[in-house]
Amino acid sequence: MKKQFNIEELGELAKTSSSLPAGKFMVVGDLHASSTPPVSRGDDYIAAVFDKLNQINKIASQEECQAIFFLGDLLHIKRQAHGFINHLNMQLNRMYAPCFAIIGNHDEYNDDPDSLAKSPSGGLFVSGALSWMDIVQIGSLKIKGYDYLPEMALEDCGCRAALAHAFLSHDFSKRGLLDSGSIEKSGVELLFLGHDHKPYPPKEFGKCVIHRPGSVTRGSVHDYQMERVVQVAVADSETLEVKYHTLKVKKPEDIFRAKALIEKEERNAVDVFVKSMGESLASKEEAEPVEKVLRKLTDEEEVINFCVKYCRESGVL
Ligand SMILES: [Mn+2]
Repeated sequence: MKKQFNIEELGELAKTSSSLPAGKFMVVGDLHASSTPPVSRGDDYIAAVFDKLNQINKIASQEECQAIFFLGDLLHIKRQAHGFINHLNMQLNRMYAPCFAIIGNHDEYNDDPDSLAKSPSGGLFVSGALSWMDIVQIGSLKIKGYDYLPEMALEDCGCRAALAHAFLSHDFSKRGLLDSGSIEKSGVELLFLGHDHKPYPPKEFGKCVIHRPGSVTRGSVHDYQMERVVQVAVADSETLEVKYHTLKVKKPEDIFRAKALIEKEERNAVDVFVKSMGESLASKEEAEPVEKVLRKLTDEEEVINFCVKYCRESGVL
């Protein structure tokens, strides 16, 4: 007789810890892979994603990296073509070194890491293409993985290095903002942050050096995206030295659609969104503040401000 399928026996998607020999490791910023391109992109975005992964793999091989770490926001949106995810799994599975990842706000539903098993990003972990990391030790260096959390604080985790999906500083909101006081208390000396798509030079914070390599894909037409470097970091587990490798990218005019067209489509999307929000707010006795709803959907302050202003002007607020 066939054994009955029992969902309880499957267990939950769990974080893993590993130990690897001393050497170099690579850190890759927000990937935002997607079978549906970001609205700004007019090129073959799928090809661009796989080209980036190929370049990443080549550098990992040249540098003989022991591991490749992804800083979250693995996928751009949660609706993905199965075929695309299958290919992504295959590509990640044949990378030069084992791949580990933390998860970002784009990978989970409602800022809930427990929702990962239901999202396409979860599939990358289920397949074994990526390991959802807790602590990975490379040589003598322990690296702690922090996922995206609304109230971001590092703990004293006994690790000299950490990865997190969090902003270092923004004046508009405390949400997703890394608590700078906790960096010092954590004892972490080398911290890599995702979430910010813009790359920044390394920043010293007491004994800690913070690296923000920036996203490896350009998904918006913000000014900083036009000329910025697209890069990955390679660090040494024993010396903690970090070097950057620049990826080859196309010119902005070859990947982005005309800005006017994008703005028009965004305006249409906002119309639909505001209408649906107005309807959903009207049907609840106690609705969530609009700004809170918006912050669940996007981190883009400009978009939030625009939507709030639009809601006011449209009489929704
Ligand atoms: Mn991101």
